[in-house]
Amino acid sequence: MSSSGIRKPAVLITGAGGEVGHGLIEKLSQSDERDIIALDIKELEPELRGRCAAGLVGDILDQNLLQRLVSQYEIHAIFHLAALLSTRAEYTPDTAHRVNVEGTLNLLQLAHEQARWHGNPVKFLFPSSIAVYGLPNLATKKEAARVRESDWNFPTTMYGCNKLYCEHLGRYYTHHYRQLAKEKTLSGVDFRCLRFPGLISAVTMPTGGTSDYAVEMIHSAAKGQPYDCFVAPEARIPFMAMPDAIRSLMMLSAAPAKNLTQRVYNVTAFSLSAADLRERVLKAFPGAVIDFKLDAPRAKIVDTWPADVDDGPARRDWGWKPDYEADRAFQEYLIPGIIRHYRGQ
Ligand code: AKB
Repeated sequence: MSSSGIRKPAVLITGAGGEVGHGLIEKLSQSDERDIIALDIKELEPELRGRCAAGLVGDILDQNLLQRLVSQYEIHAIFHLAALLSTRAEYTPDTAHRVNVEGTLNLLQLAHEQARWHGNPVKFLFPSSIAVYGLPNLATKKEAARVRESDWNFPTTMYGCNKLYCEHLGRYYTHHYRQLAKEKTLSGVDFRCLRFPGLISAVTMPTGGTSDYAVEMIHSAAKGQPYDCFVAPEARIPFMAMPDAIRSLMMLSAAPAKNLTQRVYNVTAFSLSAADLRERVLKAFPGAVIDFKLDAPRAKIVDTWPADVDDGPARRDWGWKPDYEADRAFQEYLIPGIIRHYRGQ
């Protein structure tokens, strides 16, 4: 029971119905005894809703909704997944700023207030992205190879700018909030952030990302639909299978704070070109029709993202290591999972 004995201790997941939220709810419901409060702008799928104590439909910008939420639940951890991804954010940059930044600020403030209420730190898990990087040209991208967290932080998208700024907001709340106040007390926010590569799920499709060509290519082949890949065959970025993404969030959440030498970590699993992806998909679906039809502006965004990232600090501080490198990701997760997924439909 919570400290007050009235409100129930809970874990809040925003963007709960999205590609990451889908897998996270499944994992958390199996391993965390606290109630799961799911918040999304649309209704959760019934199967996911059944795993949550509450499924709220609403906007992270709605302060009234957030206040109603904390009147019922004592929030001890937040997985803040809600965001407008990179392509969608380019079409509505001002909305993206409001959702991605002001929404995050609302939740950081909620985490601080909740920590003050129950007297324990509130873990704030935040998915950032390779979109925070901005390599100026392909020659530099090739030379930079596996970039570290402090390298090339020059995002070229609103989404990347939003994510980079929110990383700094999280660090500020964790270490410097109200630093000039007379009463020197920590905010209670325990911000922890992962810079995800392109995520590939066997059961969900992303909406509005620029790395989506990988998921779209595989799912189109499984559905027997032709696919025109919007980046060049040689376009290369890091990727990760969704089970590894969920596991990395759970590992970072469980890591002792004393082990964290930084608050923002690169994680990755494998780096593939679009041509590599196509070859692997054709091997699994020989009849697939996959062509390249460049969407130059979107392809240019992908070209500013690194070919790979250095995940050494995550491996050192909290034992990160991917389960699914490329071969295993395709052979044991993606292809069998996607076939099962569409066979059921
Ligand atoms: C996107 O494409 O916007 C995301 C990302 C790389 O963060 N999938």
